Amino acid sequence: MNRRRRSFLRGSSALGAGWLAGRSAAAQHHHAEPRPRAGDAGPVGVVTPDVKRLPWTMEGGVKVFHLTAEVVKQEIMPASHMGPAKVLTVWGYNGSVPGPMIEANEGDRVRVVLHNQLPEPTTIHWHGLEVPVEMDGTPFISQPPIEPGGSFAYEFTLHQNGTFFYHSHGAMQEMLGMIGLFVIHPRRPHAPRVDKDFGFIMQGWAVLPNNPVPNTFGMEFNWLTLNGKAAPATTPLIIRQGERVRIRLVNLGMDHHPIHLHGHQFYVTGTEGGRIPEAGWYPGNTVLVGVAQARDIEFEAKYAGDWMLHCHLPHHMMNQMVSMVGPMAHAGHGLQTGKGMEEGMGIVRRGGALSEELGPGLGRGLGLAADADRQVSNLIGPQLSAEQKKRVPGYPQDDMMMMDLDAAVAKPETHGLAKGWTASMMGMMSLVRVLPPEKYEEVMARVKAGRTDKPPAHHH
Ligand SMILES: [Cu+2]
Repeated sequence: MNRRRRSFLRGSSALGAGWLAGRSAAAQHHHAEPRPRAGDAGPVGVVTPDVKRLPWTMEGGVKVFHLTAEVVKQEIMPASHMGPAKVLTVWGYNGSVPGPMIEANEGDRVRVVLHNQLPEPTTIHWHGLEVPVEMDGTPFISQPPIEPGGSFAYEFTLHQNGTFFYHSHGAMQEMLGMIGLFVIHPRRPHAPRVDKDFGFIMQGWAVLPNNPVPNTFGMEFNWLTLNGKAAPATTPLIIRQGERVRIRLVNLGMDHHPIHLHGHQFYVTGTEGGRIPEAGWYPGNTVLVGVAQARDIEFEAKYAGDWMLHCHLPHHMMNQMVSMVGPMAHAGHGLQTGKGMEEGMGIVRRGGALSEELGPGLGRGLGLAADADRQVSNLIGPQLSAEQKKRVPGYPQDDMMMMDLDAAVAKPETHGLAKGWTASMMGMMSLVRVLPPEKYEEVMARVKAGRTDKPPAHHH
């Protein structure tokens, strides 16, 4: 069943690609431009793991792109022995959430035609771009809303460079996923040149049990994604040791994300306003990417290893978070703690969420102890007996979070990772794989060939 579901998804994304190809076969030739070319003076193409680049056609000196706003089935986690695939029903562009990356060059004249296939009006705002006000995409203010079935051509000249993004200018449409990267390369590449250039969009989702549509009003974000995938389903970045790397980070949601890189120090070299002059770069290994902000970081990948790149908010380092966190205590008296996921996400059947009865249980008050033992499902492990474990206040915490999903998420980019690596990968995370030359060549050859050796599925 899971397999069938996955092939259905694959089929539907292939349909999306076919639609684009049918629309403009010539676009495929431009699809990969600009691309990485060692020793060439051109820019290195931006790689957005798990998200496509939007093709374009040249029409009378204008680069023409097409975006279709539509309902998207986004698989944020594949099926595994732990359960079926996690597929969100969200809103995006061209079959993708986030939408495909638009990549262009400073000086380009671009036309982006938006086709509205949603059941309500929408527009696109070009975040950070200096465009004529009638192209600004604010409904009613700069343009009439684009009605369902309608389309609108946005056209402007790009005189900036840097990491920008496009998004719907309806708040709740943004919360359903309507955003995409818009990268503009400078006329001459910035110095020092980078060898690899990556882009990520961060999103948070409040997903109620048995409901694939995120609760756009909820503040309990239990699924966190990078480019539409929750770790370990995120595709690792493959880097040759010694390369200079840029990573572009964009955040649009209800939370800020402190993004942390292991093993290396980086400089923050750009914001949503463009390049920071070199004298203004500042070092770090964690960069706070606030809502509606972009941050570019750059570093020399000096140290070989599989290094984590992740949001450091602890709740953003988990999947299906609300139902997983343990009760605060198992015994004693006082107000109940550890309410269920539904209550935690706003489904309160009696009383207010801040009431004396419910507040503490929802983490909104001072519940000091639970009034009764609570049954938990995973009282296993070699060190302590089940009874001993139950007497440890706070248990369980991470025990039930660790899951081996190696087989489910295996792809060419994961070749050679330590067995069980997926147990440490959850939420807004990816891996920066800095590989010595031979290993780099081997993994890249597999990526080119699309070759995956599936490790055997791990069963408990
Ligand atoms: Cu975060």
